[in-house]
Amino acid sequence: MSERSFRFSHAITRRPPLSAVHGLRAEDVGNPDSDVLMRHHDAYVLALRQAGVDVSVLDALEEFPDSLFVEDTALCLQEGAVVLRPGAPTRFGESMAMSPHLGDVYSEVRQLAGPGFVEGGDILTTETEILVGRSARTNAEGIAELREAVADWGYTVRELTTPPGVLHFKSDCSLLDGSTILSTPRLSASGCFEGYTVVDVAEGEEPAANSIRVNDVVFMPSGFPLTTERVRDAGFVVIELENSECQKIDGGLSCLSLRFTPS
Ligand code: CIR
Repeated sequence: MSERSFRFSHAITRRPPLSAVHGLRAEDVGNPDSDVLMRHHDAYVLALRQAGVDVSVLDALEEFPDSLFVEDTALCLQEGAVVLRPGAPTRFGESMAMSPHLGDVYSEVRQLAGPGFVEGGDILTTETEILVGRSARTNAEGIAELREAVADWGYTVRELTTPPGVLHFKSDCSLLDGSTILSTPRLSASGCFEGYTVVDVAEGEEPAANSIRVNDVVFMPSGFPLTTERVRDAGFVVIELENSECQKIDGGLSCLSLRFTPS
């Protein structure tokens, strides 16, 4: 089986703006501390580099408080990239700002046609298909447009539902290898991962479901020891990264980078 869903040569990240203290959030648990956020971001970039990834760090965009969460702006595949249409109105311009950087690394960059919306946090690309969860940020029109955009590259898009009250599909799941998914029980219980091996996160450790497999390692947010142990017991090498400040504005580890290997 190929490993294109978790082997990455490149990543794009963006420096957190000072305005990240105004980032969108479902519940106010206090603002992120800018200095700590910056330190965590630096450690994240270093960890990607140590995992063998060539990382671009784009300049901060103060006018977009959530612009550090680059994952939501595009879908990056081997054949090309698709610039997405974020469903949060304050984030719409972030995709436009990302588009030229994708043009630097890809010979083909496509644009979602609109009027639908898709955010990258709702997309999980596995070895065999692209799963997209409908959410408050991603609608059926957007998913249909995405399906159209990647069809001639040979990808199948399967529409699913992000659990109610959950920001993104991938807030609740991540890929551990080509056929293994880490998930919250509330999502895996829906049966949407039939055919995959599922590792459920421990009760009360739901944020751990947003982890990322990068080459030979799995990055997991620190502070979720039971789930970390489950992933290690399943045979994966885990690197724990601090993510407390992003979590205050609903950001997980996947959101902080676009990871890809252009062909
Ligand atoms: C937002 O609500 O859009 C940001 N505060 C968090 C985005 C997190 N992105 C992601 O899960 N892919």
